[in-house]
Amino acid sequence: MNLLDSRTVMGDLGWIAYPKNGWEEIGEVDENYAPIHTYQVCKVMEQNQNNWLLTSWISNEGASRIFIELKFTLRDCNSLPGGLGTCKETFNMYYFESDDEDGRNIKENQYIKIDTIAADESFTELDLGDRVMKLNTEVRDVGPLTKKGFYLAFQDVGACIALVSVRVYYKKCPSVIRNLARFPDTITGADSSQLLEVSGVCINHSVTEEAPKMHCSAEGEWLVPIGKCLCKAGYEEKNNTCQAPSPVSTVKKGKITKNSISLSWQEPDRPNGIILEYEIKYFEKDQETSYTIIKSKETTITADGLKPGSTYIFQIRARTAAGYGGFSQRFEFETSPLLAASSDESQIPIIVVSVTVGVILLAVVIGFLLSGSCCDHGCGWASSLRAVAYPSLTWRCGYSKAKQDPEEEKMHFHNGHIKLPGVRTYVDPHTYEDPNQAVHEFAKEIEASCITIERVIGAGEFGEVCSGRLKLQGKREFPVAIKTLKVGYTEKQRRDFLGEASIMGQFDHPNIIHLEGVVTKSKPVMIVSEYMENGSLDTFLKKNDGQFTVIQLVGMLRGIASGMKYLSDMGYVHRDLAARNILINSNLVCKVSDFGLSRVLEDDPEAAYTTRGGKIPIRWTAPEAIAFRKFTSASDVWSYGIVMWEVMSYGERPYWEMTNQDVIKAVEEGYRLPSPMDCPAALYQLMLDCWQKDRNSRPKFDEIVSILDKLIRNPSSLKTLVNASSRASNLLVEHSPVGTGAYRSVGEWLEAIKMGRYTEIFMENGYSSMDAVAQVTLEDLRRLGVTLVGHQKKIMNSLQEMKVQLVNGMVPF
Ligand code: ACK
Repeated sequence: MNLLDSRTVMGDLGWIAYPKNGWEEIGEVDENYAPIHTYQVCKVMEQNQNNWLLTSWISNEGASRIFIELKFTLRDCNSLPGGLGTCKETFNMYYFESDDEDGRNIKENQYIKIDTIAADESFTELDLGDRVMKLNTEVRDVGPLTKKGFYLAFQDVGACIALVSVRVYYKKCPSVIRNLARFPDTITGADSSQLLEVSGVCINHSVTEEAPKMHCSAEGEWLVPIGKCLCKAGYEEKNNTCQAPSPVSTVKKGKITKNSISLSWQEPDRPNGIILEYEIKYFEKDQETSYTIIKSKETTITADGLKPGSTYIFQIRARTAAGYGGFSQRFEFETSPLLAASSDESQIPIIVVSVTVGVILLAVVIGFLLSGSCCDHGCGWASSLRAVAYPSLTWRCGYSKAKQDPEEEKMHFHNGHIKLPGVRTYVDPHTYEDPNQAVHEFAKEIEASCITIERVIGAGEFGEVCSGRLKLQGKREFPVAIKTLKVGYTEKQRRDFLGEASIMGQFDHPNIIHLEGVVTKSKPVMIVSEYMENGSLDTFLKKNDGQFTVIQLVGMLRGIASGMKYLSDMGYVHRDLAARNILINSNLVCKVSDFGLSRVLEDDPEAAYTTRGGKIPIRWTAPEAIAFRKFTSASDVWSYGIVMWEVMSYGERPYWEMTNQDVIKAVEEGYRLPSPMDCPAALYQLMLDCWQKDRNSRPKFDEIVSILDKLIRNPSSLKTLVNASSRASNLLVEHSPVGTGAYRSVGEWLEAIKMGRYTEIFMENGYSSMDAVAQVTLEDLRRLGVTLVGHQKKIMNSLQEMKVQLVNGMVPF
């Protein structure tokens, strides 16, 4: 709260300067040409200066500690020709307390000195020529004040100063409601470290459970809330108030068809006001991340656009002027099955359906003819026919407003985000009876003659993976990766192989591997995608251990999170997110890949059979997905946390050589991977957040992206590393390379931190025991030829950790 701001005072400030030829008020304008009061003095050539400038009386408005912010310019004495002898570069600030305006004529020696003020930056003749104004800002505080107000005084003893503005203020903790108690505007205490205890008052319709209190800090922040109020019976807590309707308790189903469910309900037992509208939330059972909200002023609605033979969950809440009440309990209703002879449907829709099917068939036939001729010309896109030929897709993307009640407002949400009609949703290729249709729906057919295969770069589940070049009509040739389907494949293998293309082809994002197209009309059948020069991320990181800056690593993680955000927004759950399934290009851009239809079951060598018969990459998978196959974007977030760990530890194997069974048990018991070495604390915290047992408490991918963006924008936030002692205390069972007890040999220790390559050098140079190793310095490492900074860090950090543990009595050398 400002007590004075000289910049905002329009008329006379009423300040007094003496002697008369000392401080002078100069009319100036600020950068916006608004007039400002500036006081200047520049008696640098004359001896014995003692120029005073007194402010008018300033009320402290009850504050006992006040702050004074000065903005001023000051001339550099060295730049003055011949004035060095008497020139000063400081001035003094004083105050005098008084209850009223009578104290102005006091003697100079009655003023109490606040401080000598010096400039951080002084200006020279040159700056004057360039019209550069080096403005200094200094803040001082004074307290405890005991009277009602005070005067300030500025004493010049021979400097060249322009006092541009004086702002006097105090700090307060602003009025706030916390734990249903209202805390008033509170002026901070007199002492800079004082916490003022403030009592709160319970808000309307609430009662004290335990006396509510908070503490107001000298910085004006509320700290340490204690106690709370509770809403009285019949009232519910909502947005810091208690005046809301009770939940709707009775909901009845009405007419049910294949695609719609009608409901009606009764007003809540305790409306606590006039009900303005109801909010109806519904979603398909077990698909809670995608839900629809209808707002209605009536006590009936019809939810349409539903899937036949599916169970939907409904919840309703009422809104009064005080806000929304709580949601009702969940009500489950099921739509009629697709083939049921429903009495609800008249003959007319059947005729309409028949006609529609006829039109669709016609369109498909035309589609085939057109797409065939198109492919002959080498451009082969079939997707232009998508909307006509596959109307089943249209209902997935939104809903038709045509039948909507004008009193209703309807919104779709996915993963907490509003889903605008027309926003694309991932379509599971399994929903196509003929998988060939799906692949041509989403993937371009490429003629084999456009592809030059150059070399084999790896082995996929269905055949070799090659690098090569693709030359499309009218485009420059460019490098591609080519997955091939081995000869002698079964029909199921062909379907599964092309399933990946049907999925990949639906995505368009810089952090998702881009599909160029497929070759299905000749053999070998191929999937052609963009080429990623550095291959898979885990291998790449292992090869380049310790070689990247933290910002580069965070950049990789940011890319992966952004790709995953896109996938989760599309409603696609990856299920096998791991560094081995991320590809990285020559610009270190990471892209999510591996979208095989059955890969979690068959393809991934990491996948193991669970007791329920599923095959799951245990170390990367969330506990609820392992236990009851609850794969969601939240389980992908868990896997993302593991990928973060893999990246920050340069491709280390999560949980090292623990068995899958031990991993499941340890995670279930609450153990988590310890921080990788040299890992910024903010990143490890994010990993731990991703590994929250409660999947709803894990961050969403959009939150992860924005957290990483903030860290990248503010690299100093990455400087705090997880300290060695807390790393040690976070050890997951006995499998960390550090903290496992004493290492039996130098070789074992170096192997454990993946620096085994230096064992021989250590031994040859006399570092043959852990005792000797404990003395190694950075200088020694350089002398031994450990020149890579990443490796030096790894070794030194490991030694440091062992020393910390030694201090803690944990690991004797
Ligand atoms: O680690 P890598 O070199 O990267 O070995 C595997 C191998 O093929 C089997 O999957 C590599 N690979 C797969 N897709 C691509 C691609 N689009 N660009 C470059 N390499 C790829 C992967």
